Amino acid sequence: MKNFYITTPIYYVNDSPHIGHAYTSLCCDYIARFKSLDGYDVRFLTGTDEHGQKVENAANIKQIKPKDFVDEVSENFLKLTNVLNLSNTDFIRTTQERHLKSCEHLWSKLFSNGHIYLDNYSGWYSVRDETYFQESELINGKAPTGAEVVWVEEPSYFFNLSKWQDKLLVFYNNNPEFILPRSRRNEVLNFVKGGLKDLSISRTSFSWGIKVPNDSKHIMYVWLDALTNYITYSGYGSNENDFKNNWPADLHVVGKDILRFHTVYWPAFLMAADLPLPKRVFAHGWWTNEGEKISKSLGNVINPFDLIDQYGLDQVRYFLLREVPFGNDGDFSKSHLVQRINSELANNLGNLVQRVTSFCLKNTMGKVPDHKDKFNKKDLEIINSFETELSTLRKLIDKQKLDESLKEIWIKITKSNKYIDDQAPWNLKNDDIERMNTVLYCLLESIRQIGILIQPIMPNSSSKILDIFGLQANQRSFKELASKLIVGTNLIKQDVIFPRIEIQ
Ligand code: ME8
Repeated sequence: MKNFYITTPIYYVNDSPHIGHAYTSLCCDYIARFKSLDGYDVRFLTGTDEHGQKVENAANIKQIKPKDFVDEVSENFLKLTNVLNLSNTDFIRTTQERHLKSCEHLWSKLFSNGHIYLDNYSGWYSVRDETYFQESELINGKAPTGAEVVWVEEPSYFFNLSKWQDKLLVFYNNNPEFILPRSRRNEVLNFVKGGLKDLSISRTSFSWGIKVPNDSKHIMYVWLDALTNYITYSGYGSNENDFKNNWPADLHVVGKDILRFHTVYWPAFLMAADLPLPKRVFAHGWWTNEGEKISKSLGNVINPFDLIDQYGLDQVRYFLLREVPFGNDGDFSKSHLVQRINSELANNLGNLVQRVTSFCLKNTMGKVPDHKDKFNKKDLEIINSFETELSTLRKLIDKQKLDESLKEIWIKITKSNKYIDDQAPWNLKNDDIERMNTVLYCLLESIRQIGILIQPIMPNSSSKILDIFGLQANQRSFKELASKLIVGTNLIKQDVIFPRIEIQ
């Protein structure tokens, strides 16, 4: 069995989870479930980033100890993974012992390889971004993100990032798809070509973090700590054998805001520690809410728990992934969400399932009817196109064209709807029962295939569809697309899968 390892960013626990976090996690879940159904042994990691000044400040404001604070907020993110029905295989917290060991191990390796030195840092720091900025990068005295910056002057360990500039450029050149989408790759290339400065990787002016080995006055820079989570899970610093099997990651999915950390700092740290590099970093775009930047101060933060309560989990999963070409920015609009639910889920997919199964319950005694092997060209197109469809989907998923992969499945659904209208089984009922049975067989078989293919995006609704045929867990993988419905199988009636939403 081939391995596949995918990660979300680990989220800061200074705040509650919102739609942006849900989005990244759902995209990863879609890919993870796809790979798993396609026969891969999948590792899917998500979790929380719990150290640093930002989190310490948030705990201070609430007047609770940082550890108590992170325990509480991390729980909300864990709850989100459950509510989103993520198939993650672990949930890492940077305050766990395994992570402490892995960070210490990485630091010691970088140190003994001669890539860390002690000096003094003086410059600007944005606590909200947990990022150092050059004077020249500031815009009207603020970070480019609009965050406040503070002047920091303190003893600090540095990582010799400047020495990795050429090696990084060679690496990007040899691995043209390491950074996707392409536009983001160009951004990173330009940044690195512009010259890299050594990076401050420890702080002494606060205490909430992992202590530097042999110099406990220093706290590791939260980004060095956070990025290391990806190898902690693979066994770095605790189980070398596991680590060999479980690293490198196939795919880090991140938002465009944290691209530089993942495509410049992270590969440089790994090279410096003699470790293999991840195969790809994909940076997706940014969501706005009804045209406006999402922010606490504007009071327009979308709470994923409320959204799911109101519209249903699979509906939200589908909408978020379908609405925006993966990699682009997107605007969240309730009217678009309702439109997609009504037209693409209720009308297109839901109706197909409803029409065909209700018709069979009345006209084929609730069983899969006999086709007697009398398939014409149109029938064969409906029941035998899954191989081409699956191979197209594989290609799209491997390039993270997530929205396109959904479009592809919906083409199949639309074709089946057209087939039912063209073949009109309700007319055949009066003069050609044999043909009616063949048509219904093809439709049921197509619904079975659709049910299998939509599992990664809508795990609950697809399960209801596959329950119509009483299929067991081992009959639902992509391999099973090739096995056809057995004539005579009892059909089990299900409730409406996608209720329409009334537009007020
Ligand atoms: O950056 N639209 O954590 P974070 C789309 N702890 N995605 C969004 C979004 C929006 N409006 N807002 C947030 C951190 N995201 C670090 C990561 S990884 C080693 C450490 C998503 O809680 C997006 O994936 O600020 C973004 O990269 C991530 O949340 C930032 O989460």
